Amino acid sequence: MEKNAKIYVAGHRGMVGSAIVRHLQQLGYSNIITRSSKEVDLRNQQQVFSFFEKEKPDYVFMAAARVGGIYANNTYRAEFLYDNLMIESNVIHASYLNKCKKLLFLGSSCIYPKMAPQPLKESYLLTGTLEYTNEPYAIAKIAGIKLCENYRLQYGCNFISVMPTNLYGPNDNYDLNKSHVLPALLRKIHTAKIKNIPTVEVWGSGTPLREFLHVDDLAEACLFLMENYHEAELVNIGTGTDISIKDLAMLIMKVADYKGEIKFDSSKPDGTPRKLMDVGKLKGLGWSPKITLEEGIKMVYKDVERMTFD
Ligand code: GFB
Repeated sequence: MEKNAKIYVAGHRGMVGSAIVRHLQQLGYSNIITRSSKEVDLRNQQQVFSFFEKEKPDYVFMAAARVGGIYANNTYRAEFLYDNLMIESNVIHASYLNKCKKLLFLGSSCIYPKMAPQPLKESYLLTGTLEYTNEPYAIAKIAGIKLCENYRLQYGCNFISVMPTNLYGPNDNYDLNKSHVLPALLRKIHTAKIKNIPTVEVWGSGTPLREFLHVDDLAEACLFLMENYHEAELVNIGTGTDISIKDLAMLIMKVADYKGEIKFDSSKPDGTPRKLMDVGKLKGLGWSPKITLEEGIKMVYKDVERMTFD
């Protein structure tokens, strides 16, 4: 990417999009374009097509999506399916029509079958049944991958797909009904600490295993792949190591210096038992993450300490 190339970051107000914008700015990219959802509703084909026709971006980072944790995915099922299908269809088709040089589409590790062997290799896509709590989101993301793959095959578009593992970092969502586990536990544990509450509630059994990547590492990986990867097959982005939800809670308790007890709420779902990425392909291309989970949690906890929660 030339430093003055016109780069559109879709979803720049979200955790991922904002990290990509920060990283582009740090590297001296000077022509980054963004639009809020009020300015361009990406679910609206007319608005997306007019915007692309006017701006004609050279590069597109497709980080706009309706996202959320296990409860939001399982509750707003229709919205997760419809919104994501519309957003990605509109942006990918408009990128093709306006001869965008390259597009990077962001998916998620939940696209892999629930019971796939671990670690998850890129080749396991569409080899089994999905986890039901996030099936609508996963189906939409699989459609996005297939749009990129088939626009490449039929039209020769240089569109690539990357699959990040569970992410955390600045601009995360701390709304307990919509958030992912890491920000939710940071909020709950911090609140319990400052209010002297003796227990903290952790959903499910605590046994599911998850892999966590700091969003600044993800942004760096996305730029690396935008520059260095030009093939149809998706690429996993993760750390290659995972941790149980119980141990994650204990790590956050250590960082927050909270001495209370964990109480498991078995009425809440566990979701997929394990979701560990095989990151051999990305490593082979020459990229590895830099921020360890403990360092990342310490960084994010500093922000949480400055937040006010009800
Ligand atoms: O992060 P999370 O919501 O999503 O939950 P998934 C991960 C695990 O943490 C589940 C448990 O076993 C939850 O039951 N957990 C424990 C909690 N306490 C909490 C809590 O207070 N809040 C939350 N949210 N979880 C999502 C998918 O799955 O992962 C999305 O739904 C997406 O589609 C995303 O792929 C990356 O890892 O289960």
